[in-house]
Amino acid sequence: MRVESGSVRPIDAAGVAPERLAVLHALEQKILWLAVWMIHHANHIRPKHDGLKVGGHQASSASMVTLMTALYFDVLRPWDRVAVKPHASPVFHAIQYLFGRQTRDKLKRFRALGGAQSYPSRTKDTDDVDFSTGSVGLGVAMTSFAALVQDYVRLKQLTPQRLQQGRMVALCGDAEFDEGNIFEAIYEGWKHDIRNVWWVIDYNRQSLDTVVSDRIFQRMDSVFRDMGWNVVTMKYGRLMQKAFERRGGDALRAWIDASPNALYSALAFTGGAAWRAQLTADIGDVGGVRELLDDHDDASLHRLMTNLAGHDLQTALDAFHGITDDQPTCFIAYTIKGHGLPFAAHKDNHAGLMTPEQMEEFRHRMHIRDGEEWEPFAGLDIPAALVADAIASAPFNQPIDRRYDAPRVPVPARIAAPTGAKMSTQEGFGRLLSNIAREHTELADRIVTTSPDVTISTSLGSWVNRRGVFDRHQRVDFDAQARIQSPQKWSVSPDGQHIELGIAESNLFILLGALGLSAPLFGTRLLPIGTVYDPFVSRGLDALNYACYQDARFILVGTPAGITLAPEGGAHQSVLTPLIGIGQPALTAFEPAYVDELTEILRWSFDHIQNEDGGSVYLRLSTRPIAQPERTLTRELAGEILEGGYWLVPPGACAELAIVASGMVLPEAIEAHRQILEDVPDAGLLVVTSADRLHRGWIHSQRTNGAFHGAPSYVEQLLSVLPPSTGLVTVLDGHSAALSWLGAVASHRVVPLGVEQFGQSGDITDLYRTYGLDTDAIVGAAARLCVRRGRGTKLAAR
Ligand SMILES: Cc1ncc(C[n+]2csc(CCOP(=O)(O)OP(=O)(O)O)c2C)c(N)n1
Ligand SMILES: [Mg+2]
Repeated sequence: MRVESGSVRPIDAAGVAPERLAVLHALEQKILWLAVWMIHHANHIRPKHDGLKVGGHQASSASMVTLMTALYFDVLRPWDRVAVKPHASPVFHAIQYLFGRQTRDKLKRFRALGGAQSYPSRTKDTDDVDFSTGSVGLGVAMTSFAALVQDYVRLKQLTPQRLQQGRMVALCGDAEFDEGNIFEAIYEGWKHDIRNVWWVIDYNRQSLDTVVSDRIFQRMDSVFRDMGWNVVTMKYGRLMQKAFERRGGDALRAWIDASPNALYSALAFTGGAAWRAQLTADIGDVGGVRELLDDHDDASLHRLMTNLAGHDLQTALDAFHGITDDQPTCFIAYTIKGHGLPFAAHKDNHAGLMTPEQMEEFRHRMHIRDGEEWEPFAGLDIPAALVADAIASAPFNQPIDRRYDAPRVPVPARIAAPTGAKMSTQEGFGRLLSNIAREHTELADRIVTTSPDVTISTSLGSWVNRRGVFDRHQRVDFDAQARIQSPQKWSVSPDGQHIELGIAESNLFILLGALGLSAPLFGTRLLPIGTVYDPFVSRGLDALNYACYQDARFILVGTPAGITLAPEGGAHQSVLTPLIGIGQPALTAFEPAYVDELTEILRWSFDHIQNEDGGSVYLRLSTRPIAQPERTLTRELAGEILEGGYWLVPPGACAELAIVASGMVLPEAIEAHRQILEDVPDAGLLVVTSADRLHRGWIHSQRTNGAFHGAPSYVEQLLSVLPPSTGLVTVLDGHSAALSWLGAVASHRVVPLGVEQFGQSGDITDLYRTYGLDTDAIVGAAARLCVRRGRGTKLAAR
């Protein structure tokens, strides 16, 4: 850390002047200090309410300090976008603090309520996080999809003039590559010929539990190259490179290359004497090695043997600056987890925290005086003005707005619903999009659809025929040339508005996340719609959660859904997705029964995904054609549909029963209601279009004064027309818990019908009978309610 100003040691600089390198080195040390101190402060100094360990990752942070210093203070430009490895969050916050974009107060509250977040968060942190991270692997993949989105808006010339093309950079932990989603993303990225992506891998050969397999990156290297990436291996720092030039250097290099990760780590932890003993035993008889060892004391031998490129600023800068084209590039940077800290390379260091004694020692080493721990320039032997100047002049730190606010896309006040006597919601969705493409071009121009190889079977075909498939390059339509007859006429070009994905639902959700951030990231508002078979929402659930967590805005269509997809069998039938719809934050779920409902909901969704306080939308649809009502939606009914439900048949004053139905089981509910009316003339029929919205409104009201003073929630209003003695039969093609809670709203007894087991193949009639969703099951449930009430109606006698 100590560098005399004016007498900076000359360095064999390839591109960076020695003075600048010295300042960057001072910054590197300052960032290490701040990151480590931030974690220490949270665990050992800040008062705690609960006595629990706060945590934080000093070792993971130390591993990346050099690479992040080089990138943020010299290499990155404001239009570059970065996903930071989750456990390097303290390093990120420290850098932002030096840039003046993070407050000292938030650093002091690292991992506390309202403080700097444990893992970088777009929504909760205030210091300019580009992509949230936390679930390993997802942030990495996000960068390649963001690159695709950047190309999508640039090639269509949608981006504002002032915005420059950036690199999408992932700073990755090496164990992130254990996550399969990364390989799915590499493959998909290759298909789409992505550009301007950098993945910088912190190859410390350690994960959480252990030291990872030997030489795994020889494999990785070829995976990347096969997928069209450039690979830059950053292995040896300059000290090592110099040593290799000496006599005996070749043997030293060969020893390093052949050393098992576990051995290298053990020696890196133990230090100089252990290196000497091991090297003497292994290669001591090779000419020149003894001299090389003798020329180093233990401390300098340790420095030499741990001088990996990922901890060598100059080498890192050279590597990064060496890339000037837009080919996706992977930097494999050798590092040591915990570098510069007492537990460096220790196999158990992931959750390790420095003790107060070790921290005192470290503070001395860093020349930080008591009380100056948070001072940006304390302990530096370089004049503060020089360091301040380097911070102010860092290309990334220029006063350029990095979060854009793109204008809204106007949504028409009315969109005509597709008409037909019988229709499924899925068919209605396809026709609706096609209508929008034809009649509402301003809106349609900003819609981008995507699907993991189920475009046609989720009814997007007609939209794609009209709007084409996106590709960075114009492609020849060989099918058309060969006059192959097909209803699918897909033109493929940069003008296309559908992004066709391979079968990987995780990729779908990460792409939706990237598309849904197009406004803040690329200054262009897009209206993304992704379709997927409803049961396979679960396959990509973590990625869906990830997209929602960073407040990306999109519309997800899960279709077909439920056991209604009867002949397809249990593997293709979704049971629990209605609960995902209720449970997933930042996602509003609807399950319309009729196409006019869907039309209104979709129109609302285009607004909702653009509203500041809005979110994403999930539509659970079906392929079951059902008779459509002959009605014109009044403004009032449209409002009720959006609020979450409406009385299709309002109950009479003394209703003993009400049927509450959601989605494709409505025909059975209507028929059961008709039959019940003979015995229970006041029975009502409530259609639920969004269990999610009803539930959200209800719990909000219960937890706030609304329940006691303000207006009751919408669902309370809906149910207020029922006497307390009314029994409810709830029914949906999905888990019954999605509606059974309605009984708690106004203390009504409930018989919840739904599906709680795996489905099986059959026809709808057989399956509805087997799983208790058919008319008889609904009537039977109603009868049981009447019997329980002790009222011997004719219905109960059935
Ligand atoms: C999907 C997921 N699974 C598990 C974890 C828990 N976890 C956090 S860090 C980590 C290991 C990370 O190792 P690496 O990526 O090599 O980072 P390093 O700490 O070595 O820098 C694990 C398993 C997680 N955050 N996300
Ligand atoms: Mg690691």
